[in-house]
Amino acid sequence: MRILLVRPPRIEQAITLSDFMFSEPLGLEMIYGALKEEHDIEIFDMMIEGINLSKKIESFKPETVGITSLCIDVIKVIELCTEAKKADRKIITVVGGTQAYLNPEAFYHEAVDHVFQYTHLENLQNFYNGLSVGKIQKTDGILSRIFDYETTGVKGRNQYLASDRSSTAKYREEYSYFGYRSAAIMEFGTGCKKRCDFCLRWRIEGVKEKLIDSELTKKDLMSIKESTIMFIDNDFFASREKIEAFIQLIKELRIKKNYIMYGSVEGIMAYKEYLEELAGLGLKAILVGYETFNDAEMTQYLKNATASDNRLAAKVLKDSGIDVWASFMAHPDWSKKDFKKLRSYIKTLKPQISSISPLTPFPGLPMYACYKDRLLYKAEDYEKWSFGQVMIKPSQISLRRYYYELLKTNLYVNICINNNTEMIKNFGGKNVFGIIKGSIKAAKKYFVLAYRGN
Ligand code: B12
Repeated sequence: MRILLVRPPRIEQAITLSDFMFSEPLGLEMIYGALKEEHDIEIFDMMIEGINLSKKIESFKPETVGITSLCIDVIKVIELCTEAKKADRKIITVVGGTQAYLNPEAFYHEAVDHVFQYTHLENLQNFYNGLSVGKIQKTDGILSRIFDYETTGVKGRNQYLASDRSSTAKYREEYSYFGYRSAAIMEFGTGCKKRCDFCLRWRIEGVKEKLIDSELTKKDLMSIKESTIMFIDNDFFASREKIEAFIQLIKELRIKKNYIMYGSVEGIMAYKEYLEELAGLGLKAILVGYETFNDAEMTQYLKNATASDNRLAAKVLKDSGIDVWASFMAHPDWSKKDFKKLRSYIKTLKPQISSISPLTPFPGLPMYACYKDRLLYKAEDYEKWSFGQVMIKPSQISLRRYYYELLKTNLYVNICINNNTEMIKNFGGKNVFGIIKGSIKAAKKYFVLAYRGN
C-alpha cells in the first residue's frame, strides 16, 4: 500500500518557538520504521517543504495519507484531510499524534476516516495490513468514522517504537535545537511521576517512569549522525538508576556528541554529584522549568521545589559548566510589580536563555476546571492553545498591559541579562542571528496581541 505520512506546516497565527526549537517528526519516523517492509511509504514534512499537499499527492499517488498532530494543528489537519480527499476521493485519511491522544474528538470530521488515539506496533501493523486488503475492523486505540468513532473500550498509550531516521534524510539538516544544528531527538525513559499541575506530559506518557529497552536505545544512539541529541524525556534526572544507565551506555558506546536534556530542579539537586561527569560526556544544556519566584505559586503548581531551590540548582549547574535554558510561567494574577520581581529573580539565576509563557490550563488538566470561568478562549479554539497566548483573563492589569509585560520581560531577560557573546561563542553568529530573527517574529506577534488586547 502507498502511504504518505505528513507533518502539517506551522500555522501562521500561533505564537510558536519554531525558530529556536525545530525537531524531526519522531512519531512519523516510528510509523515509517514499523511499516516500511510491507508498504511503500514516504514522509512529507510540510514544516520544510515548499509545495502543497495536492502537488505531493499528484506525484506520489498515495492510497492513504496519515497526518501527525499537535494541539494547534487541529484545523490545519482537517484542512489537509479535506485537500487529500479533494485530490483523490479514494484516499483514506488517518490522524495520529499528541493531540489525537489527548483529544481525539477534535478530529471527528467527515474528511477524517481514522483517528489513532494511541499507537503500538500491533494495532499499527494490523490496521495498515487490513487496510491494504480492504478489511477494516474495530481495533484497540483506533477510532474509525465507519464505526461512528466508537472505541473497543481498551485503554492504552503510545508505544515508543524503533524509528527509522533515514526516512527524513533530506530534511535532517534543518532540524535544530536552539543554536545546536543539526540535532536529533530521542527518548531514554518515558513517564513522569511528578504530576505538576500545569504539565501535560505525565498525562501523555503516564506517571510510571520506565527506561526504554536498552537494545532499542543502543541501536538508535548508534544510528544518529547528527552531532547533537536532544533527549525529550520529561525529566532526565528522574532517578539515580536512569542517570547511571545513561553514563554507562555513553561510555560503553564511546559516543562523543552534544547532549541536551530536560531536568527538574528536584532531580538536579538530588543527583548533583553526576553533573560534572555528564558535562564531561557532552551534556551542554538543561531545559529547566524554574516557573516562578513565588513559593505559593510553586505549591499551587505542585512543583516539589521552592524559589530558593531554583537558586541552588542554578549555582550547581553554573559550577558544572552546563548551560540553563530556563522556562517561567506568568501567573494570571500578576501585577506590574510581579513581572518586575520576576525580572530581578531571573537576574539572580542567570540562565543562558529564558522563556516566559503565560500559564496555560490545557483542557483536560485539573487546572482547566479552576480557571474555566476566566478563560479568554474556548477549548475548541485550537489555534490559541499554543502556550504562547494569554488564555486566562489577568486579574490585576489589563490584557494589553499583561502582553506588554510578557514581551518586555522576554526581551529584557534575553537581551540585557543573558550573555549573548557567550551564545555567539557556542552557536556561531549565523545561528544566533536565526534565534534573534525568531525572537523578533514572536515579539511582533506579542505586539499585535498587546495592541488588540483590552
Ligand atoms: C519534539 C517536540 C516538538 C517538536 C516536533 C513535534 C512534532 N511532532 O512535530 C517541535 C519542536 C517542532 C515542537 C513544536 C511545538 N510543540 Co512540541 N513537543 C515535542 C516533545 C518534546 C516531544 C514530542 C515527541 O516527539 N514525542 C515522541 C513521539 C514518538 O510521540 P508522538 O509524536 O506522539 O508519536 C507517537 C504516536 O502519537 C504515533 N503517531 C504520531 N503521529 C502519527 C500519525 C499517524 C498517521 C499515526 C498512525 C500515528 C502517529 O506514533 C508515535 C508512536 O507511538 C513534546 C513533549 C513530550 N515529551 O511529549 C512537546 C509537545 C508535544 N509540544 C507541545 C507544544 C505545545 C508545541 C508547540 C505548540 C509549542 C510552541 N508554542 O512553539 C509547537 C507547535 C509546532 C507547530 N505545529 O507549529 C505540547 C503539545 C500539546 C498538545 N496538546 O498537542 C507538548 C506535549 C509539550 C507540552 N507543552 O506539554 N514540539
